[in-house]
Amino acid sequence: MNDVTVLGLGAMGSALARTFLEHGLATTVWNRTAAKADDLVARGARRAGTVADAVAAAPLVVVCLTDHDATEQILEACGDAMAGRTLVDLTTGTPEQARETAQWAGKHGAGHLDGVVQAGPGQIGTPDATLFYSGAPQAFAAHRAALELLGTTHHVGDDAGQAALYDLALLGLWYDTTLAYLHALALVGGAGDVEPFAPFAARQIDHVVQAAPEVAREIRDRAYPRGPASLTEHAPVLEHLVRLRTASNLDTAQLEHVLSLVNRPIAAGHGAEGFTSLIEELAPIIFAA
Ligand code: FVH
Repeated sequence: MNDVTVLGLGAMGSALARTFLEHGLATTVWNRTAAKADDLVARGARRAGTVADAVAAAPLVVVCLTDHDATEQILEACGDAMAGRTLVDLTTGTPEQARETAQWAGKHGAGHLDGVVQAGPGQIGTPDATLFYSGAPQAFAAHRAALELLGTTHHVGDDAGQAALYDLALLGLWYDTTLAYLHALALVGGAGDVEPFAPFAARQIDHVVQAAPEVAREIRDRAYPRGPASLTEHAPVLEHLVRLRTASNLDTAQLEHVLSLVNRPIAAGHGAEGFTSLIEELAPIIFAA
């Protein structure tokens, strides 16, 4: 019996398998296009001819494929071979897809963890690679040592969907933050070179970064202190900004949405609260009193 099997040897799967091999783990590999295993076999990996053979070879089975459909296809191909193994699925997907795979594993007598890689292949095996796992804590404890070889490792919850939830929430954070920066650059760019503005923008974004833990506490406690300004004070600033962007022929849809969110609690008599209270407007179902 080997230590670990890796199914899927694209850019990421190959990096995972290489890292296991570099740490001396006996590693079996399988890929739909068999030639992609050649380099790993030269480094000491054992090549399996079928998915079922690969799965049978080790107690820990790491899957890293293009998407959830591909995962479903290869799991069908492995028949009952997964029984008694722990399936760790590092394929990007949604929380619901992770739960579906967990159910499949349960029905086939296997343990399951869903995983997320927040790194590129070149960072695998270094502390710069962040990996989230969710699912049964026993499965995580049993394979923690091997999984920690891949990077900085966090078990974020027992619900199989939690790692994918963190992944998508963090990607959304990146999109929203970068878009906010692009809006600012578009405004400043109308007047010339944007480069001198960049350090000030970095400092402004850092204010958000520094406040992140405190904001999470405020939301946990549903207590929204004024902070740097109350909602009533934010409203005219947002109105100025909408006018300036309109005059500069820039998109104002998102900002007008923010202004409408700010105006709702003001109208309801909560104008003295801070900006973080808008979470209750963003997620009214969760925060229904
Ligand atoms: N590469 C990255 O930087 C990112 C970082 C963050 C997370 N991802 C996720 O990792 C998954 C795999 O990504 P990848 O970069 O390794 O992707 P590819 O190099 O394109 O390799 C894809 C592998 O999937 C195999 N495959 C696809 N469909 C099937 C199928 N129906 N049956 C069996 N295998 C399939 C493919 O096989 P082949 O084309 O070589 O035969 C590759 O092994 C992904 O979820 C990222 O979001 C990576």
